[in-house]
Amino acid sequence: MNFTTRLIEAPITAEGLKLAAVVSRFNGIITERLLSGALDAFLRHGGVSGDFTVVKAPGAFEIPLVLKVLAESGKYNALLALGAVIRGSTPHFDYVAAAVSRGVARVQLQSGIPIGFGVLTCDSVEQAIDRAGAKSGNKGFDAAVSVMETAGLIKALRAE
Ligand code: INI
Repeated sequence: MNFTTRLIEAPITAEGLKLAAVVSRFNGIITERLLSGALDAFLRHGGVSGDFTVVKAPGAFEIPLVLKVLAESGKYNALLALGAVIRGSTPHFDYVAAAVSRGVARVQLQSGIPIGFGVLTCDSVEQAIDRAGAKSGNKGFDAAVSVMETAGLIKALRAE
């Protein structure tokens, strides 16, 4: 049998992309590393530094609201959430982690603007360091690459 399929996929590029990254100050030692990784990915994929906007938020809990306002501004075709939620001895972690992940997903779906999810949820500072440029790569870099691909895909699908 001979099937003919159509494939829609997008190249990973930051060319022409206007991106805003919301970075939480809480656990700043980690989130600054995630930001470096994200900027590195953006520049390595042809992005221009002037098209990469950094917005600082107090903590991960505030990230969705800040993303919502950025999405509504109409100035960006890709957004990034960068934060680090690290488990302590109280259930606070669970509430913050749940609120940021659900909130970011909601803003993405409601706005139609792709949002890279670079928010770490870890049991320890060591685990977070591993994922912010040490043993386990840099999740800020990875989230930036994912949002570049998604932004390209959305563009391709809208042009169909
Ligand atoms: N914010 C974080 O970004 N990471 C955390 O690990 C964290 N913990 O564990 O408390 C955290 N809390 C602050 C929260 O995001 C809000 O900024 C705060 O509750 C004020 O609204």
